[in-house]
Amino acid sequence: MSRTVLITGATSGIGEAIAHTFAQNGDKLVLTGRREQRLAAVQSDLEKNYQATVWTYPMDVTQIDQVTDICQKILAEVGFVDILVNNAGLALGLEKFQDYVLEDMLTMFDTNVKGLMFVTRQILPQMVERNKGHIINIGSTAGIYAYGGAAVYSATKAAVKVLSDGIRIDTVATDIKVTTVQPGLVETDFSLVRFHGDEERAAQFYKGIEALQAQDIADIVLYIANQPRRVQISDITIMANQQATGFTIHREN
Ligand code: NDP
Ligand code: 8X3
Repeated sequence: MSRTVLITGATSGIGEAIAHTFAQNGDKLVLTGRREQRLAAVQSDLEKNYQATVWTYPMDVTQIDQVTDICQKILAEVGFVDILVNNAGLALGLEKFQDYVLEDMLTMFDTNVKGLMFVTRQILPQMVERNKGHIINIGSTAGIYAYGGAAVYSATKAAVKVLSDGIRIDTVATDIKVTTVQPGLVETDFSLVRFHGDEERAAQFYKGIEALQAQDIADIVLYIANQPRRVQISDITIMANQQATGFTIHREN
């Protein structure tokens, strides 16, 4: 049966791949992100390729008033959300903590943690009311294994995992499922954003390793969402084959 899937950060990378994968599966999509033109482009692709029903709402997850307004608008216009994929997120910088740009630290927390909290706080009550729903939070291997230059990013992703666990406890008496997806190295715009548009430095990050692709993660997210009522995948960690921990990576030259 067709479900309504709300994805944050659906304008590129993993979020965009998840949108395609669920649309192909016959689900309805509610896409959000800050870049309006990208949202429109993804919507048009999904409508053209899969005849999907797609709604788009430009939304910056760091802006609490905007998130409140847009989420209430979504619930009023779309009706309800069956699956919420909290995917919007980013890393900024890769410096030692003592040298870090304070603003980058704050943006990571505002986006990855507070943004996820704002959106979930708006969408979860209607799931509880309907006794139905699935929250899928995109964490990271960085949330399990901190690595040099990424203390704050790692902390945000550890927070995603613990928030998921807490929400799962608070909804245990309902049919709602909560899952944390923890990918390792995925080749997307993630590093380009992290290095503030430095393409050479971003490419270096994936050099010598066959990194995961956004589609790999999207396929797993669909698998998680397609389990029978009795099955709740609480956490799943996906590494590249040449990755042993978050940052123990074998690079071939
Ligand atoms: P991308 O940079 O390709 O995508 C990030 C997405 O997040 C974009 O759609 C962007 O949309 C959105 N986003 C960023 N800031 C905001 C904001 N303030 N409000 C709304 N949306 C925002 O990277 P990925 O696809 O790789 O990243 C997706 C998620 O996966 C992130 O949470 C990331 O931490 C996580 N992850 C990534 C891994 C990787 O190696 N790539 C590994 C593990 C986890 P827009 O700019 O239009 O707002
Ligand atoms: C992104 C994966 O290893 O670049 O969450 O931090 S990593």
